[in-house]
Amino acid sequence: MQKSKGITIQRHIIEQERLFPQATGDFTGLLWDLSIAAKIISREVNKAGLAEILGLTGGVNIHGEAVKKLDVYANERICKSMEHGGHLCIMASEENEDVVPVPDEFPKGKYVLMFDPLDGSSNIDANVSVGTIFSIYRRKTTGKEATVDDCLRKGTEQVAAGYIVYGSSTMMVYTTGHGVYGFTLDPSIGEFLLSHEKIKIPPKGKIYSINEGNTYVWDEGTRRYVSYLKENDSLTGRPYSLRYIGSLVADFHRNLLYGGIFLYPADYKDPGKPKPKLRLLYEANPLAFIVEQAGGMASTGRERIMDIQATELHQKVPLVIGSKEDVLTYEKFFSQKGK
Ligand code: AHM
Ligand code: MG
Repeated sequence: MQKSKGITIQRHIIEQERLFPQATGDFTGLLWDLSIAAKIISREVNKAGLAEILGLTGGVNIHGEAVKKLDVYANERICKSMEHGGHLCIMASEENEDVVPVPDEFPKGKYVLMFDPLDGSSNIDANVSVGTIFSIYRRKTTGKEATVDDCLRKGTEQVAAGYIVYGSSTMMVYTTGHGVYGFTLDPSIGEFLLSHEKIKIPPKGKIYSINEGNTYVWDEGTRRYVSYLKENDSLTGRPYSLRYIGSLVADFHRNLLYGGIFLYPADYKDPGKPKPKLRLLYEANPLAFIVEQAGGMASTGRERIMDIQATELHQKVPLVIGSKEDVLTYEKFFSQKGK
């Protein structure tokens, strides 16, 4: 990682594009539009603490207008910022039950955008970091209009993925399959500046992140794995540290930089019907693409996340993601469950 040399995200995207002489600039425009939506959402998230005073969200503002909750706002902001550029043919969002078509008045492009507009938004009132997650594919159907089939894909087909974390500073992290780059928003000039170049996750971490309140609904393998993390590690001579924010982007971002493992296993209350919580298309796949590009792994415990063929827009999967050695060890424990 290097300190910023004042390289803006726009310059970085253009330079990346130049590596591909056949590129049309479409993709560059798409990422650029997304970064602008991110800045606008960041501004609104930063005002969240003023909601009570100014009536910014969920109530009526000083002009007597109804003001939207931040997750609804973020969803609409991204749709509005992305629909007119001519880069996209269809979108899907965690906030919408069905696909979001590009309105007829706008030209259609060759890309598909899927996103979680404001993940962890239940944390906002306590000033905890939240994030936007996105995933981009090339269109695959050939008919006049793009369809849901353009969204039901395998993570391995992603052409780009990223997230924005609205934390003590706002950062945008993305990959196009050529490494992972992080940009920090400089509020004084309103630009994302390159701050983290070619991010690599340590091969093994010292942190685990899981909602331990769910211990009694986990499978046996996960229970034994988490107990194992509390024993003294052979390398460090001390147990792993538990760090759980309860906001996926923030937990993932910390583990990406420091090393470690994040787990959201399925709920086995009904052992015949395990219930995962996180979404394949909006949460697991984009973070899996990033972590793999950074040298880490993302698994359900049984299979690679990015190999799963999506069959439903809001499909949920168990997610175990982070440092490679940690995820591999988890997979061993998981495969021995019940023993
Ligand atoms: P959301 O998409 O409704 O915000 O839910 C996803 C969030 C993640 O950010 C976080 O990792 C997880 O839910 C926390 O769940 P829990 O409160 O069950 O630990
Ligand atoms: Mg979410």
